[in-house]
Amino acid sequence: MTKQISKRRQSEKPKAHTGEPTNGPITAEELQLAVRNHSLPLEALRDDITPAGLHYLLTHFDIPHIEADTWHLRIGGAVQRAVEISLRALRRDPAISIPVTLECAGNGRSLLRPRPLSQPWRLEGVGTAVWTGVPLAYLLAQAGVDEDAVEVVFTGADAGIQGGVRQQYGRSLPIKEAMRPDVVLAYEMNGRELPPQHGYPLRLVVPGWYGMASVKWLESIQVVTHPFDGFQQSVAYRYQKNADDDGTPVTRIKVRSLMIPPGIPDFFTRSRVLSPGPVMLKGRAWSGEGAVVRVEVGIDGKWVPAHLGHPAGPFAWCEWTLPWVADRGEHELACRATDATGSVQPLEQVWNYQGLGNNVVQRVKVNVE
Ligand SMILES: Nc1nc2c(c(=O)[nH]1)N[C@H]1C(S)=C(S)[C@@H](COP(=O)(O)O)O[C@H]1N2
Ligand SMILES: [Mo]
Repeated sequence: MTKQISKRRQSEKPKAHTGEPTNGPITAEELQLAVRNHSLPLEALRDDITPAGLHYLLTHFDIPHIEADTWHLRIGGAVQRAVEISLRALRRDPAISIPVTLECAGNGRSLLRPRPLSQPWRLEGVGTAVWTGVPLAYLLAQAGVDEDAVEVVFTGADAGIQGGVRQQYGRSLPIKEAMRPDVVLAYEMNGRELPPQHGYPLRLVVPGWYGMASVKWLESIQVVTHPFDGFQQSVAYRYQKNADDDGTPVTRIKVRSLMIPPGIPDFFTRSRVLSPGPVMLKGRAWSGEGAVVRVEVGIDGKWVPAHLGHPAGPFAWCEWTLPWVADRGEHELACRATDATGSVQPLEQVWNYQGLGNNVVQRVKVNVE
């Protein structure tokens, strides 16, 4: 079970990250995380639905090996009827398929100064897949949630140590979120059984929330009558000013857009080279807080509205396009999205200690020659 964090003195309080944020070069530990956890190649923004192998990946510990034949999901805690369900039984329950854009809350971290020490994402910790499985609310209704329940705790089979705390990866959702009809216990990604790295045999998918909520390799679901205080809830994934700040929890995905860098890349620097003439600038935009209502493309500092396509679903990114006639010379392209709540991507990011929720605009330098 997850080791619970008891009330400790401030000085003993575990930290989400090991080491203070730095302005120094990328460390060997960051490189080690980066090669385990890959991002979306930006050219894959062309697809409505990301092929599984191009979807970003984030795994805190090791990918557990799970035998689906003997695996069971346990549902218990503050419920009328605790249950244990096999994968075969789950596959007989009513299923839904839903396209969902998932983004890691740490996306954009390595662009912050100073740089928080963790997975050093640039901009590409994102992807959109179609997830198929049983709505969580359906199973919770069968189990019968007690009236005094406040949260549902999800525990994965993967174990490790973070911030000096031994744990199994665990997260909770408030009852209200857990009862949403689109929160799904998924056994398929893009129409095939889950790949090992994406949570085989079963994972949670919480549309609209940053990726940390979508617990992979699900083992147990516990309904609880007190807020969950596991490490990934009460220490990690909080917007903090500094290591001692309790901070506020990270929940929904902030509005963001990305562009497919036009032209061709230089192998080593990845700087872009483009021929003069018409070019269609393209990208994707998404938000977990409401539909994307506007994308503007910045061309050498001047903002022009782009055309918005239709997303594959309410929690999936939408395509944007803007024709541009490239003339010779150096140019800086940028894109910024606005969602239905009026939130717009910032031009400068406000820093936070764990480097979370960075939705600063992307800038792409191109050399037209
Ligand atoms: N069991 C478990 N679930 C997990 C994680 C993990 O390390 N262990 N990582 C979380 C984080 S931080 C993210 S961003 C998403 C990534 O999902 P993906 O690897 O399928 O893209 O999974 C989440 N679920
Ligand atoms: Mo994440």
